[in-house]
Amino acid sequence: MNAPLKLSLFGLGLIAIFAATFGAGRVAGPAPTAAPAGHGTDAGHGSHGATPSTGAAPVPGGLQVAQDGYRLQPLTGELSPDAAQPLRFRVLGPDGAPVTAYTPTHEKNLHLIVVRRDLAGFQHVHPELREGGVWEIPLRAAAGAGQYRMFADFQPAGRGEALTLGVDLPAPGTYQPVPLPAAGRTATVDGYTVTLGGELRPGASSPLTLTVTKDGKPVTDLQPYLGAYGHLVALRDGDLAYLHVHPDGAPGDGRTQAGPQIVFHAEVPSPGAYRLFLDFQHGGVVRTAAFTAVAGTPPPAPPAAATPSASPTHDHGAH
Ligand SMILES: [Cu+2]
Repeated sequence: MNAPLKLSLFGLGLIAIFAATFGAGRVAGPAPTAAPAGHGTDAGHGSHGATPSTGAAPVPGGLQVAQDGYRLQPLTGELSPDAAQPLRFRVLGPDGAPVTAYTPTHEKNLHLIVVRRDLAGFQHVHPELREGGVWEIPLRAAAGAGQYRMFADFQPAGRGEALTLGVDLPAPGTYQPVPLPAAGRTATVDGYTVTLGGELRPGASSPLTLTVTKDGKPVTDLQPYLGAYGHLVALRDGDLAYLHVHPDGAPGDGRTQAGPQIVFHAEVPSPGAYRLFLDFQHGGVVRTAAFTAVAGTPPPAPPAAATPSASPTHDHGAH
């Protein structure tokens, strides 16, 4: 581990963070295209929690329930697939106490993403902070019964960067999983058509352009939502890693137009399928368009005749 060399690239602020680190593989330099340290205040949701790591690829955000001494702790045991019920949780800090002070990112102290583990029923919401560091929001398991993943994307006050923690929550009932939708360039929602341009490239930042039309006409009066004309969350198929997606430009910066195109810079760590969720606001309503996109050359498909009787080495192979 060449930590001293790498740390010199970052400066004292990150040294403190690294000193608090207990996750393996995190003491390291950035990937060549990683955003600079301290980007947390203005980066996209997806940037939070992906931390520099040496040699190997960075650990994407959202895969851990605890990181850098912080822990995401649900106070609600399950979600209801039938009706909105209060979902409560808190974030415990390195001292074990609930975190009550946050630095806003994208105009909110905490962004909550909830999605079923088959990537159905995506929701991006903003809970209220109550006494004692308890976050609360009424929420329904939107895709019905099944196992859900909730991600909290936040920046504790005094910390130089945001992070994303994730935890599973069940919605009891009969789980009817849906296959990942096929990769495609267009998505429709409420009469809007959103077209995806650009390619995901493993290990590199690449531009994605999302173009919004309604009734065949470009939408040129998108409304700012949380400081941007669109917010894009990317989740990796297979483990729901929560990924880098940086908006390009902001409303009012003199160069960013209110549609029909919204430009992002996405960075994904590996080849394979991702589900992209675009939140945009028009006519006072926030809508979500979802796409499946494949980065690079996808992994080989499993053998069609694979059966449970296959060799154990296949079940435990490193792939
Ligand atoms: Cu948010």
